Amino acid sequence: MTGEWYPGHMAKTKRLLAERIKEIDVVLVLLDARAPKSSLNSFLLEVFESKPKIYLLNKNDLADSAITQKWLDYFRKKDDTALLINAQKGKGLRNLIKTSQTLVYTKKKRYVNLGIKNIPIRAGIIGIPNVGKSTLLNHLVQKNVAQVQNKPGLTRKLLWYKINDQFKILDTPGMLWPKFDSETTGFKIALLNSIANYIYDPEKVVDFLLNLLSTDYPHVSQTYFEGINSWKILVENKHYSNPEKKAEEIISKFRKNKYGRITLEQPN
Ligand SMILES: Nc1nc2c(ncn2[C@@H]2O[C@H](COP(=O)(O)OP(=O)(O)OP(=O)(O)O)[C@@H](O)[C@H]2O)c(=O)[nH]1
Ligand SMILES: [Mg+2]
Repeated sequence: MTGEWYPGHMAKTKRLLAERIKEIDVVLVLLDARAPKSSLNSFLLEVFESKPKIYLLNKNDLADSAITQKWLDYFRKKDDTALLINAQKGKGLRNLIKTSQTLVYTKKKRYVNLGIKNIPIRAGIIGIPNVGKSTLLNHLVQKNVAQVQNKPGLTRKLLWYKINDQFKILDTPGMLWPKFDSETTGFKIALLNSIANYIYDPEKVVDFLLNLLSTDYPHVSQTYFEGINSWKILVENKHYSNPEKKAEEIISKFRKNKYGRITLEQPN
């Protein structure tokens, strides 16, 4: 799971974005609140080094709110702009537009000083597959213009959408990077449903999850998995006849928050 799977369309997206960088005033970096660090595509961010950025912690309805607060503090301590949103319910979006305007107008002070007001803002959304880019866009446009599904790799084109006279948004295909820095990053991305399911081994992903639950969420581990932190032992104890299928079921339940609001990583 650490290489050889980086699809061609992702490399192409990076190239296209680099070509269109001049069209973008502010970058909305969409992150999954359950794993803000692992869902941050530093490989793609290289393209936007010089641009103002807003880190958006999305799907916060699924994450552990106490840890989400720690993540917000983490970004703000680094002087990064970070906001909490729920793209599905459209929460936090007014603040997002206001913050984008403030960031861009600060940069375009020259124009503002010249009396040129209402400079339209062009925001580009980036994020890993399935993180909620198109959902966010649909909410902002207030129409279902972009296709949404709980499946990675749905959007394939870079398209501009007009929110109003002051705000335009570029939807982009979800992107991952050529090589995960560690196996655990891959497991987290798999749990977030941001990678096609033929790429990962569900049993290894669940083994990772059991281990995490037993240390970070012992009550959940106890309630659902008898406090067992290893997939191999759980399979032996429970005599699962089809462990692979069972592992897929557990992953699917995790994604539906059947084990409660669980965050996969904390800031260090
Ligand atoms: N619970 C929850 N689900 C969300 C939220 N935002 C988006 N989703 C769901 O996440 C899934 C993926 O959303 P999309 O908007 O298609 O994601 P995308 O980033 O455009 O995905 P690609 O085009 O594949 O890169 C959909 O099932 C959405 O309903 C949120 O804030 N909370
Ligand atoms: Mg999309």
